Amino acid sequence: MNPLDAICNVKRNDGVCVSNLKAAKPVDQAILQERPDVKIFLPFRFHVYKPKDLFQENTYNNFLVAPGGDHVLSLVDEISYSAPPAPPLSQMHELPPDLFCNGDNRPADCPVDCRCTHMIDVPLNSVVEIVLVDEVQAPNLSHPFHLHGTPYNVVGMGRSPDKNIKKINLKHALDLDRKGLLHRQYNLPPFKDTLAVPNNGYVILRLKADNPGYWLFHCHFIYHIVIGMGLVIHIGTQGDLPPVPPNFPRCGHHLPEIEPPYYPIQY
Ligand SMILES: [Cu+2]
Repeated sequence: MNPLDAICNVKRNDGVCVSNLKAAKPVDQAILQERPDVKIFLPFRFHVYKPKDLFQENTYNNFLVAPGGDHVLSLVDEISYSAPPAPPLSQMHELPPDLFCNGDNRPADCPVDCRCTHMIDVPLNSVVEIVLVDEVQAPNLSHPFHLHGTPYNVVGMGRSPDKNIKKINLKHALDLDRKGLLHRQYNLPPFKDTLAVPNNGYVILRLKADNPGYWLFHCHFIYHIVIGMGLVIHIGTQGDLPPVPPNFPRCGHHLPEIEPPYYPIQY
């Protein structure tokens, strides 16, 4: 299932691409309209640190030591996800707005290892298309992206059809899309909630954003979550959520002398 090389457009006996499976139940026709309401391209990659940039006095930044010794951080759309100090679902009003960012709203002068609570807002009941592009391209590695809260339909996956392109990236994926070369298939695309993005390839997902809330969308390798390979898909608004129950357990800063609002802990 889902061969790493992502050769999905030719018949083969040694593997089946998820995009070639068929859903066992009907797919909402709205999901299959040619133009989704929201289209989100999410390239992801590793940033390789120079040790002198990583190990600075009075900092405590997350990183992973990859096989081979590189010290890396993960970026999705050039942002490394850092978890908020309290859950947005129940304590959004206590979180400073500048904690959050996304590709359209990056903090001013954010460095190459830009960190924030990466969050993308989508309207309730909109049809959302997400295109994940593997810019990591480490040998024999693919990233299983998992979405909480709602399944998605896999409408496309593969590698660039352009043989001159050795490595896919966001710019090339956008170019392919403009030229109609990112293939989508609308005949019963399968429902999934986790999908490995092909090495040096892309996947195209569709979903109906009908479950309001803050939903984590992340690579399921635990070490990759910790270094920021994820983001929050925020569906709807606070008004679409039921009120927080009285005396609901609270989380956040555990030092009793510090009152809300809670700010990110500075080390
Ligand atoms: Cu990963």
